[in-house]
Amino acid sequence: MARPKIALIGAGQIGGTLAHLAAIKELGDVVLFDIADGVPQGKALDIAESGPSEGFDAALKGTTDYADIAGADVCIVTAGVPRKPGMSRDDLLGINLKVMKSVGEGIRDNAPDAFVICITNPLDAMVWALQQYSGLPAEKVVGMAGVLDSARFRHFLSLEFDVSMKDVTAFVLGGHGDTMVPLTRYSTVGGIPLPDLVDMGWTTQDKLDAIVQRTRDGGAEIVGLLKTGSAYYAPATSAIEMAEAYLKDQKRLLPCAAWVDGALGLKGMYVGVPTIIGAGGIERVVDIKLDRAEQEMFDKSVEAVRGLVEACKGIDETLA
Ligand code: A3D
Repeated sequence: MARPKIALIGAGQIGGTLAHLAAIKELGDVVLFDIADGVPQGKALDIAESGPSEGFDAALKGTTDYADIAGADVCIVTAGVPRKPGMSRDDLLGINLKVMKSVGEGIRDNAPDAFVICITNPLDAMVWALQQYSGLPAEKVVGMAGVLDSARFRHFLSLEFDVSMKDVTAFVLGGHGDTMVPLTRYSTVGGIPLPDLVDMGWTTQDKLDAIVQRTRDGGAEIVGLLKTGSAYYAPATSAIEMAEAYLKDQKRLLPCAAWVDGALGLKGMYVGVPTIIGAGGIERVVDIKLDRAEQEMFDKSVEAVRGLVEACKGIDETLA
């Protein structure tokens, strides 16, 4: 049987890391696409040359021609620009919306059966636009943010409790921005919810609040340190987790920016929610119950996403 084909649209910091991870994990053959001629070809060759040491056989190809992504099983989109210190994700909207148009059309014309994972910011609005421009079914177009935001939360929690990251589960829902909603009640250490751990004296509410805020600011913390761009190792790992769930029909429960129509009281929009990812793409949106305080935070986040989608419609009237 032929290996799955993974197309990476954008061969920058995240794109290159995705290519290396996909090859090392032997998820399939990799095509790196970018408009900057030479960059995708150079990265593909460089990564291919790590094959003998790493022991993978995946084929890697770099290209500036959309025809080369033909028949891709998975497309991961990082094309566009990242933010610099002082910028918010929302500042990227105008420029990255234009990029989503060309990428959406490229995927529509060459890989219409792919499972598409968008990473480009501002995430929730860009994945919505990408679905519109590509015309692919909504359950096959999804945004990566919740897996990364939850991974950051899990990492900080594991440091606070001095326990393995493997035993910390966490949920971050809502839009991928300053209003994201880390849900402490649904986050656990070995099944023990965080509020119980506060009662047990493992941490204090103040410390937990600080960790929640550090999670919300997790992207900006790295932008501030790097100064030249944004995070790329953990974002790439998070998207690979989602791609693997699809390719291996793992039925993973992962928080993703998915099309929600009915669950959590929402009517037809993209936002971060718990989903099941399997061979059907987004097979289910998990309709969890929120308490009043959580619902207020979630509503605020949903409003922020709606505002960005309206801004997209203001820029391109063809968007419905
Ligand atoms: P970067 O290293 O600049 O790579 C972006 C690549 O896109 C560059 O190689 C460009 O040449 C390429 N590109 C630009 N326009 C096009 C186009 N029309 N078609 C194809 N390729 C194009 O950025 P990066 O890899 O660090 O980040 C990529 C995106 O991911 C940015 O928008 C970031 O803001 C975003 N990001 C999202 C998260 C989330 O958690 C959602 C995390 C980190 C970064």
